[in-house]
Amino acid sequence: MFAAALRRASSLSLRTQSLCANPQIQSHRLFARPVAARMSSEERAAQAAAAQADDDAPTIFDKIIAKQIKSDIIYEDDQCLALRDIQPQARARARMAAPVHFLVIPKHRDGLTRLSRAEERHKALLGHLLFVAQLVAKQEGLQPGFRVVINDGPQGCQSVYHLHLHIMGGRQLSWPPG
Ligand code: DGP
Repeated sequence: MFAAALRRASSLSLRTQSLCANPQIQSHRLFARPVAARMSSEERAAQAAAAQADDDAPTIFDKIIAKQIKSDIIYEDDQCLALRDIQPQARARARMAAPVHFLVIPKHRDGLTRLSRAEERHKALLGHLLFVAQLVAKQEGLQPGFRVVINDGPQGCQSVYHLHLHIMGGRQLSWPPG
């Protein structure tokens, strides 16, 4: 009798687990958790950053450009610099961890807090940033391929409001991203 009760309880638990894994059931109000609780720390940081984004406020990248804080700079010219991303491990949770992950950032933000602020006058700089992205990717041994990502705004998971390109590679990347 005890064994039968155990079997019934275990089968119920398995059925509950499979129901919870069903995306249609997950959207049911009984299973729904508050939006904030479902967010990753990167998503929460992006929401907080967007709420505080101020076109004139300096960002951490201004300190890096001014060499006021230490960073691993792997390329620099008069318009931009490339540096290793500080959080490659955190990206593992977002399934974005890559053995090579660097950022290309313009030295003068010039209103480019995010890509969607781009104007005609930024075209040459935007082209230059892409050109440098592939140049440094080759320098980093990413000849087999790499990915360039620009996060824009809260839904794009942007956390630093100074335009930057993420360049990732060094392993087979999957598609689509999350
Ligand atoms: P995004 O979420 O797209 O705005 O990316 C911002 C990136 O900036 C994120 O990948 C981590 C990186 N980052 C933030 N602070 C620092 C820092 O102090 N040094 C370096 N190297 N990277 C940083």
